[in-house]
Amino acid sequence: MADKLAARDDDALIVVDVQNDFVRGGALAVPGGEAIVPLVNRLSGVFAQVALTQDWHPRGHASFASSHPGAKLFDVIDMPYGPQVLWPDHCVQGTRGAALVEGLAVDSAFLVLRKGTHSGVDSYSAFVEADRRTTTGLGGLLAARGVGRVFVCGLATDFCVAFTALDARAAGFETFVIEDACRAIDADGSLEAALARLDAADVRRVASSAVLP
Ligand code: VGL
Ligand code: ZN
Repeated sequence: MADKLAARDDDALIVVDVQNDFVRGGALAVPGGEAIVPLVNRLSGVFAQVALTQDWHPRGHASFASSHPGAKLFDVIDMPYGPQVLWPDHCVQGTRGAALVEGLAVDSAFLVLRKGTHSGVDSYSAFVEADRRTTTGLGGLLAARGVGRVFVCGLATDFCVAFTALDARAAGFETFVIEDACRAIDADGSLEAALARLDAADVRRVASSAVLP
Protein backbone atom coordinates (compact mmCIF):
# COMPACT_ATOMS: atom_id res chain seq x y z
CA MET A 1 0.00 0.00 0.00
CA ALA A 2 1.24 3.46 -0.81
CA ASP A 3 2.27 5.65 2.09
CA LYS A 4 -0.57 7.71 3.51
CA LEU A 5 -0.20 11.41 4.00
CA ALA A 6 -1.80 12.25 7.33
CA ALA A 7 -4.32 15.05 6.91
CA ARG A 8 -3.32 18.33 8.50
CA ASP A 9 -5.28 21.36 9.56
CA ASP A 10 -3.12 23.53 7.32
CA ASP A 11 -3.99 21.57 4.15
CA ALA A 12 -5.90 23.11 1.26
CA LEU A 13 -7.26 21.51 -1.90
CA ILE A 14 -7.41 23.52 -5.12
CA VAL A 15 -9.83 22.09 -7.68
CA VAL A 16 -8.78 23.52 -11.04
CA ASP A 17 -11.18 24.30 -13.90
CA VAL A 18 -13.70 21.44 -13.68
CA GLN A 19 -15.93 23.24 -16.19
CA ASN A 20 -18.24 22.16 -18.99
CA ASP A 21 -15.89 23.28 -21.75
CA PHE A 22 -13.16 20.94 -20.44
CA VAL A 23 -15.30 17.79 -20.33
CA ARG A 24 -17.07 15.63 -22.92
CA GLY A 25 -19.00 17.81 -25.35
CA GLY A 26 -17.12 20.97 -24.36
CA ALA A 27 -15.24 23.38 -26.60
CA LEU A 28 -11.83 22.23 -25.32
CA ALA A 29 -12.71 18.80 -24.00
CA VAL A 30 -9.94 17.08 -22.04
CA PRO A 31 -10.07 13.32 -22.70
CA GLY A 32 -11.78 11.67 -19.73
CA GLY A 33 -12.21 14.98 -17.93
CA GLU A 34 -15.72 14.14 -16.75
CA ALA A 35 -14.47 10.94 -15.11
CA ILE A 36 -12.65 12.74 -12.30
CA VAL A 37 -15.73 14.36 -10.77
CA PRO A 38 -16.65 11.61 -8.25
CA LEU A 39 -13.06 11.38 -7.04
CA VAL A 40 -12.69 15.17 -6.81
CA ASN A 41 -15.87 15.24 -4.74
CA ARG A 42 -14.53 12.63 -2.34
CA LEU A 43 -11.33 14.63 -1.99
CA SER A 44 -13.26 17.83 -1.30
CA GLY A 45 -14.92 16.04 1.59
CA VAL A 46 -11.66 15.37 3.42
CA PHE A 47 -9.88 18.72 3.13
CA ALA A 48 -10.04 21.39 5.78
CA GLN A 49 -10.15 24.09 3.09
CA VAL A 50 -11.24 23.82 -0.54
CA ALA A 51 -10.89 26.43 -3.28
CA LEU A 52 -12.23 26.00 -6.82
CA THR A 53 -10.99 27.80 -9.90
CA GLN A 54 -12.84 28.77 -13.05
CA ASP A 55 -11.21 29.71 -16.34
CA TRP A 56 -13.22 32.85 -17.11
CA HIS A 57 -12.36 34.65 -20.34
CA PRO A 58 -13.98 37.71 -21.87
CA ARG A 59 -15.18 37.33 -25.45
CA GLY A 60 -12.34 37.83 -27.94
CA HIS A 61 -9.70 36.76 -25.42
CA ALA A 62 -6.09 36.81 -26.66
CA SER A 63 -5.73 33.04 -26.08
CA PHE A 64 -8.44 32.29 -28.66
CA ALA A 65 -7.31 31.42 -32.19
CA SER A 66 -10.39 33.28 -33.41
CA SER A 67 -8.89 36.51 -32.09
CA HIS A 68 -5.90 36.27 -34.46
CA PRO A 69 -6.81 36.49 -38.15
CA GLY A 70 -5.06 33.77 -40.15
CA ALA A 71 -4.04 31.76 -37.09
CA LYS A 72 -4.95 28.11 -36.72
CA LEU A 73 -6.06 26.22 -33.63
CA PHE A 74 -3.14 25.18 -31.42
CA ASP A 75 -0.66 27.44 -33.21
CA VAL A 76 1.85 28.98 -30.82
CA ILE A 77 2.29 32.73 -31.20
CA ASP A 78 4.52 35.28 -29.54
CA MET A 79 2.69 37.51 -27.12
CA PRO A 80 4.38 40.38 -25.25
CA TYR A 81 4.64 38.02 -22.27
CA GLY A 82 5.95 35.01 -24.19
CA PRO A 83 4.66 32.09 -26.26
CA GLN A 84 0.92 31.50 -26.26
CA VAL A 85 -0.94 28.42 -27.52
CA LEU A 86 -4.05 29.43 -29.45
CA TRP A 87 -7.12 27.59 -28.21
CA PRO A 88 -10.65 27.25 -29.44
CA ASP A 89 -12.98 29.79 -27.84
CA HIS A 90 -13.66 28.36 -24.39
CA CYS A 91 -14.90 29.32 -20.94
CA VAL A 92 -16.38 32.60 -22.11
CA GLN A 93 -17.70 34.52 -19.11
CA GLY A 94 -21.30 33.68 -18.31
CA THR A 95 -21.71 30.91 -20.86
CA ARG A 96 -22.75 27.34 -20.15
CA GLY A 97 -19.29 26.17 -21.18
CA ALA A 98 -17.74 28.28 -18.45
CA ALA A 99 -20.02 26.91 -15.74
CA LEU A 100 -18.69 24.40 -13.25
CA VAL A 101 -19.67 20.84 -14.15
CA GLU A 102 -23.02 19.84 -12.75
CA GLY A 103 -22.47 17.41 -9.91
CA LEU A 104 -19.17 18.95 -8.83
CA ALA A 105 -19.20 19.47 -5.08
CA VAL A 106 -19.11 23.22 -4.62
CA ASP A 107 -20.93 23.83 -1.35
CA SER A 108 -17.97 23.23 0.93
CA ALA A 109 -15.58 25.48 -1.02
CA PHE A 110 -14.62 28.76 0.62
CA LEU A 111 -13.68 30.30 -2.72
CA VAL A 112 -14.36 30.16 -6.45
CA LEU A 113 -11.46 32.00 -8.04
CA ARG A 114 -11.94 33.22 -11.62
CA LYS A 115 -8.83 33.63 -13.74
CA GLY A 116 -7.95 34.59 -17.28
CA THR A 117 -10.25 37.57 -17.00
CA HIS A 118 -7.91 40.12 -18.62
CA SER A 119 -8.51 40.18 -22.38
CA GLY A 120 -4.84 40.45 -23.37
CA VAL A 121 -3.24 38.01 -20.92
CA ASP A 122 -3.84 34.30 -20.35
CA SER A 123 -3.60 32.66 -16.94
CA TYR A 124 -3.12 28.93 -16.66
CA SER A 125 -2.01 29.49 -13.08
CA ALA A 126 -4.46 30.32 -10.31
CA PHE A 127 -1.70 32.39 -8.66
CA VAL A 128 0.05 34.53 -11.28
CA GLU A 129 -1.03 35.44 -14.82
CA ALA A 130 1.02 34.65 -17.91
CA ASP A 131 2.75 38.05 -17.80
CA ARG A 132 4.30 36.66 -14.56
CA ARG A 133 3.53 39.94 -12.80
CA THR A 134 -0.20 40.18 -12.32
CA THR A 135 -1.18 38.24 -9.23
CA THR A 136 -4.61 36.83 -8.49
CA GLY A 137 -3.99 37.28 -4.77
CA LEU A 138 -4.48 33.58 -4.08
CA GLY A 139 -1.04 33.09 -2.53
CA GLY A 140 -1.62 35.82 0.01
CA LEU A 141 -5.13 34.60 0.70
CA LEU A 142 -3.99 31.04 1.40
CA ALA A 143 -1.12 32.24 3.55
CA ALA A 144 -3.44 34.49 5.53
CA ARG A 145 -5.73 31.52 6.12
CA GLY A 146 -2.85 29.54 7.60
CA VAL A 147 -2.39 27.12 4.71
CA GLY A 148 0.92 25.26 4.64
CA ARG A 149 0.29 22.45 2.18
CA VAL A 150 -1.50 22.80 -1.14
CA PHE A 151 -2.97 19.83 -3.02
CA VAL A 152 -3.99 20.36 -6.63
CA CYS A 153 -6.38 18.36 -8.82
CA GLY A 154 -8.60 19.04 -11.84
CA LEU A 155 -8.10 19.97 -15.50
CA ALA A 156 -5.85 19.94 -17.32
CA THR A 157 -2.80 18.25 -15.77
CA ASP A 158 -0.36 19.70 -18.30
CA PHE A 159 -1.70 23.26 -18.32
CA CYS A 160 -3.73 24.82 -15.54
CA VAL A 161 -3.04 22.12 -12.94
CA ALA A 162 0.73 22.13 -13.57
CA PHE A 163 1.09 25.92 -13.66
CA THR A 164 -1.03 26.28 -10.53
CA ALA A 165 1.06 23.70 -8.69
CA LEU A 166 4.35 25.28 -9.82
CA ASP A 167 3.22 28.67 -8.60
CA ALA A 168 1.94 27.25 -5.32
CA ARG A 169 5.40 25.82 -4.76
CA ALA A 170 7.04 29.10 -5.79
CA ALA A 171 4.81 30.88 -3.27
CA GLY A 172 6.33 28.73 -0.55
CA PHE A 173 3.68 26.06 -0.03
CA GLU A 174 4.52 22.39 0.18
CA THR A 175 2.73 21.25 -2.96
CA PHE A 176 1.19 18.02 -4.23
CA VAL A 177 -0.58 17.07 -7.46
CA ILE A 178 -3.14 14.31 -7.01
CA GLU A 179 -2.55 12.65 -10.35
CA ASP A 180 -5.54 10.33 -10.65
CA ALA A 181 -7.83 13.26 -9.90
CA CYS A 182 -6.53 15.07 -13.01
CA ARG A 183 -6.68 14.52 -16.76
CA ALA A 184 -4.34 15.94 -19.43
CA ILE A 185 -4.70 17.55 -22.84
CA ASP A 186 -1.36 15.96 -23.80
CA ALA A 187 -0.64 17.79 -27.06
CA ASP A 188 2.88 17.78 -28.52
CA GLY A 189 4.51 16.26 -25.46
CA SER A 190 2.95 18.79 -23.11
CA LEU A 191 2.22 16.22 -20.42
CA GLU A 192 5.73 14.84 -20.25
CA ALA A 193 7.17 18.35 -20.19
CA ALA A 194 4.81 19.43 -17.42
CA LEU A 195 5.58 16.40 -15.27
CA ALA A 196 9.30 17.04 -15.65
CA ARG A 197 8.82 20.63 -14.53
CA LEU A 198 6.81 19.51 -11.51
CA ASP A 199 9.47 17.01 -10.52
CA ALA A 200 12.25 19.57 -10.95
CA ALA A 201 10.35 22.06 -8.81
CA ASP A 202 9.85 19.60 -5.97
CA VAL A 203 6.11 19.36 -6.47
CA ARG A 204 5.18 15.88 -5.31
CA ARG A 205 2.95 13.67 -7.44
CA VAL A 206 0.69 11.49 -5.32
CA ALA A 207 -2.31 9.21 -5.76
CA SER A 208 -5.68 9.97 -4.20
CA SER A 209 -5.30 6.79 -2.15
CA ALA A 210 -2.51 8.53 -0.23
CA VAL A 211 -4.91 11.26 0.83
CA LEU A 212 -8.26 9.54 1.22
CA PRO A 213 -8.95 7.67 4.46
C1 VGL B 1 -6.72 25.41 -19.74
C2 VGL B 1 -6.03 25.72 -21.89
C3 VGL B 1 -6.64 26.96 -21.94
C4 VGL B 1 -6.75 24.53 -18.53
C5 VGL B 1 -7.33 26.65 -19.76
O1 VGL B 1 -7.66 24.68 -17.69
O2 VGL B 1 -5.85 23.66 -18.42
N1 VGL B 1 -6.06 24.96 -20.80
N2 VGL B 1 -7.29 27.40 -20.86
ZN1 ZN C 1 -8.38 29.25 -20.95
